[in-house]
Amino acid sequence: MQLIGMLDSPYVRRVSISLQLLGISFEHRSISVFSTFEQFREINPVVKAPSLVCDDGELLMDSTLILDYAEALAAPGKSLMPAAIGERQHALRVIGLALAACEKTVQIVYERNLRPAEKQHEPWVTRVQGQLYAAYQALELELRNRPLDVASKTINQAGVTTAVAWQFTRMMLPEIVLAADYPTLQSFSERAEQLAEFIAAPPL
Ligand SMILES: N[C@@H](CCC(=O)N[C@@H](CS)C(=O)NCC(=O)O)C(=O)O
Repeated sequence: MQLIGMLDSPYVRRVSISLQLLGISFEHRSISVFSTFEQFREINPVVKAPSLVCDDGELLMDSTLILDYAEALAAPGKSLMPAAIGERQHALRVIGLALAACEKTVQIVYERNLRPAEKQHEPWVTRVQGQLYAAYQALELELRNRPLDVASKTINQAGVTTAVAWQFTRMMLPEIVLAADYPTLQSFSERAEQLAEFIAAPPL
């Protein structure tokens, strides 16, 4: 199985870390949707990162769908999703917030880096920035009220996605989202980034 995409994408990184935590072996091919667009297109004409080439050659895309597949592939008893309905519901809430934060970060980065300055639309950036703040404010509260586990044996998908999202936003938008405003997220991220599976997936 091959995971295609650069680890500077939070979506690729959450899949890489999750596959490791689930004990699923894979080959990572660090191919960019931008600088190596043509090479990516030969593997997946839709050019979406992450893409997963399954062992029989079938190609999957979208991190959440790839993780759904990985969960089904994992050994019995191995899962990053809580089984109990209450825990599951809360994990899904946290994952949703973290994915929204990733999406809003990507939208700001694309607006700033891909559009010429004269074509940037500030009301759109302001709107997206407000959504980004709302997602992180809610995540900060969730983590404060119900702390997430942060050890290789106990971290769940909510923890993986939250840590990956926070690292990504802080890497891409350090002046917009300040660590001091979200102390619980910052401290959680610092501990998660020390886990072997996170270190093995450096966001480069
Ligand atoms: N919802 C998707 C988002 C994936 C995504 O937007 N990936 C970006 C890289 S961070 C990408 O493929 N960008 C190229 C493009 O959309 O053209 C997921 O969870 O995988």
